Amino acid sequence: MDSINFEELLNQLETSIVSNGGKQVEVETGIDQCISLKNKAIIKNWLWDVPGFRRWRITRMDAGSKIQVLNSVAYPSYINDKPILGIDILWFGLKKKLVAVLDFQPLIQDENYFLNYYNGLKILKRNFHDLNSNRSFKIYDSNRYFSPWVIFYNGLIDDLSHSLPDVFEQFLNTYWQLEQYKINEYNKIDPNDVKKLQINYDIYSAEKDPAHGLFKSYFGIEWADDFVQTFLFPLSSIHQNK
Ligand code: BLA
Repeated sequence: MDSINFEELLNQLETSIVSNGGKQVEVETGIDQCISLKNKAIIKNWLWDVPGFRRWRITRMDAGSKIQVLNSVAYPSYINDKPILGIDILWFGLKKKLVAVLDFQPLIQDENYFLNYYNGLKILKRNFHDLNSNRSFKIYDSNRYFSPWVIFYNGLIDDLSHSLPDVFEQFLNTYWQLEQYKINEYNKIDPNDVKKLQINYDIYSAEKDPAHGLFKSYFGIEWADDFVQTFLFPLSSIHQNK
């Protein structure tokens, strides 16, 4: 394998959303896409209205053999305390390096929460054992908004023995199958708290986002700042503790 077909991954994601009742909604002009003539790159963004979700965004960046990105975050409605779906797949063509992070991002690190929502991901993780790079992140805190079963690959694509589209397909199917109240002792998180936790997710993610420098160098600082604040993590500018 010498590259990853990002259009195929994007199609898989869109097909999966559509078959679960999702409809595309318009993204503000200027944010919907941005072209870097100097660096021969394009970034495109989409928003989906999906039953059971408050917000579902997708970003695809294509800078040829330099970098390819598929990034997506799905925030469930506040009445649903299930994990946030987090997808970050990057390919650095010159180094032939793949970074793939797929997770059901937990709102809280709690044993019962894990018992309720992570059975499927646990099984996937066991089946795809080589997508198990050492889970010590350099930028993010692996114990905050990441699960113990995060699917994480950081390495040469030649060394990846599983097909990424295959892993992705199973990962998405597993997320759709999340059911609530599987275990008796499970107490749902109050919607007000879900809201606070999702706000904190945006604050934390905007602060840590390793892509800001990348956006800045390709599309300029103004666009990058606006993009991170208004599209990637819009709740990051809302203050809490109320
Ligand atoms: C790593 N993600 C990265 C890196 C970049 C991005 C440039 C560093 C890769 C490297 O040099 O090794 C890129 N992040 C992006 C892009 C966007 C973004 C393009 O937000 C937005 C369009 N990141 C997420 C989500 C998850 C995530 C949803 O945005 C969860 C699945 C995880 N990205 C994640 C992790 C790393 C990473 C865990 C490794 C960084 C580390 O070691 O701490």
